[in-house]
Amino acid sequence: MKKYDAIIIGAGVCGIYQAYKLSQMKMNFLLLEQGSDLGGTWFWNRYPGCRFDSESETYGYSFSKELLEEWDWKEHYAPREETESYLNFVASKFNLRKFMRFNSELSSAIWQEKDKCWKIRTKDGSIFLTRYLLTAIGLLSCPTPPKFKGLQNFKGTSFHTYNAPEKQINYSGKRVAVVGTGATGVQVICAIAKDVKNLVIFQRRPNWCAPLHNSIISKSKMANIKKNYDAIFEKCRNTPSGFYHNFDPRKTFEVSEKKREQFWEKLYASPGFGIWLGNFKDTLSDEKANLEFSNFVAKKIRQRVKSPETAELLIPKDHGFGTRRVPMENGYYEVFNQNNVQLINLEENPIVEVTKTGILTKKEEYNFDIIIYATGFDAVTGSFDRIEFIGKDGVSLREKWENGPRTVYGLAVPKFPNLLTLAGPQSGSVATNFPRGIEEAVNWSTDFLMFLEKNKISYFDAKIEAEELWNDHVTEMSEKILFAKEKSWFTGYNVNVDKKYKGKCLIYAGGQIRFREFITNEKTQKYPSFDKFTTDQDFLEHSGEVTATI
Ligand code: NA7
Repeated sequence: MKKYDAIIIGAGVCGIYQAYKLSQMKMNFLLLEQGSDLGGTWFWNRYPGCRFDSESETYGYSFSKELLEEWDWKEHYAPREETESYLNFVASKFNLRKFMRFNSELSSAIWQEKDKCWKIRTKDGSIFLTRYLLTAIGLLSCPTPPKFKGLQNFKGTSFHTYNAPEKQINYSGKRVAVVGTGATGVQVICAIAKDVKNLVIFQRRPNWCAPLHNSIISKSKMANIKKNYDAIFEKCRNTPSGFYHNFDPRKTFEVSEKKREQFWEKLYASPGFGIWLGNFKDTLSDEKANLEFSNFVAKKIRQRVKSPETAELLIPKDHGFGTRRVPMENGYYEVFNQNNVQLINLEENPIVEVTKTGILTKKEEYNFDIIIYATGFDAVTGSFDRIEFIGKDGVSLREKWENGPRTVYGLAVPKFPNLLTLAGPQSGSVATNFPRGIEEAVNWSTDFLMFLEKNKISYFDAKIEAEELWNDHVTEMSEKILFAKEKSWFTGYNVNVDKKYKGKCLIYAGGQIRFREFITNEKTQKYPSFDKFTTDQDFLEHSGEVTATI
């Protein structure tokens, strides 16, 4: 059985950066990845139209000037393939592949009290021991295909978007169904609607979508971006979400109706999340303000969709704009003006079963060549739940989190010694422009590991009082925003996990600036939220090359 100083789980954006940091620390570590290659989200989601909604230059890692200089982004909102190539480029440049073991899905991680280490078991039966365990398992990596009757009977091609086939499908001339109209379904629909013979969209509840306004990055624009990287990252550091966008300091009704309309027209015509995260500051916290803006977007939808009945079906009536994740689109509403596209309202005409040839609803049967399930994820905690984490005194993480996650900064859990949940539930890192947030978490965890090693501390355990404090704070922050009240993956509401819906956020809603203050303070005060223990153990000889990062 091989023993490591550290094991990272997951070779996505977060795990790759943590691997870089541990390699700099000269740790003897291993990265276990369930996929057959690296990339995480950008490896798995091979569905048509997949891309991020972050400005590309804000999505790259900021830690290496050389890397920033060498990489050219091609689109302002890069497609999946570009981001996957980027992550491969990073792994090659820093020689990180040698630490990675692919096709290694974890089945369990069990704390060994006697030896003060974790025993890791993978599904292929391999066993590893490690002093530190770092999870980088993603917040949207546990897909939830629907549980329709007859799902397996369909003879054509069908898949959940997360598990889309590696080989690209030719959609041209095909009869296609898309079930689900969240951010993923909207991307798929925009990407294939023009090519397919016909497209039937099965919508349970509509979402408020907004135009992405993607475009190509010219050579001169990229050169300019490279000159400005310091300012770009500084700007992202100083917004609550880690994007460029920041809320307008004015409240909605402080501004005249005419000026409001002008401001919103400008946001609607601007690229990216500005419409969501750069709106008036009370848009996501005040119901009246939110309704006013929702009415503006509803007007836009009515303008863009020719059939008034279809437009009404596409306008959400059960939640306000931005209180669920805003899908970003490229001609989404115009798709419904095409003759080859049909919208099925599942509220009124539910799916009865999947048949050999298609989908049978209460009213009609539809035949398809391809069915795409864009039905979302068991978000944030789902990827933890499928691994059996057993901590001190036999405590099971799955059972501990049954009524919602409880953590210290979303980074550690009492009774789970030497476990760091990078990008875990309740963490500030997961509610941001992801790479910006995870750099913060990884820098913090690396500094913490260096502190432990330097002070010859064999293991740490987060304090239960610290968990209480953090949980109260997470709840307090959730109560200030409207999206904590909505049924979406932010609150853990999902087809397979209704029990998780408690009307509170799975993610930290206080923003990355406040989150950074908490964890920086923790570091400055030498980690008071953790009990620290020493036993006879070998510690790393540090070269001193790695310096503190926060
Ligand atoms: P989402 O945003 O959770 O959307 C899932 C969609 O699938 C949503 O429209 C659901 O309707 C629908 N859904 C789920 N289960 C069913 C069943 N059984 N029948 C019909 N429709 C169903 O997931 P996405 O993958 O789109 O996006 C997740 C994140 O990935 C996104 O926020 C980005 O950050 C990237 P509902 O609204 O629940 O009625």
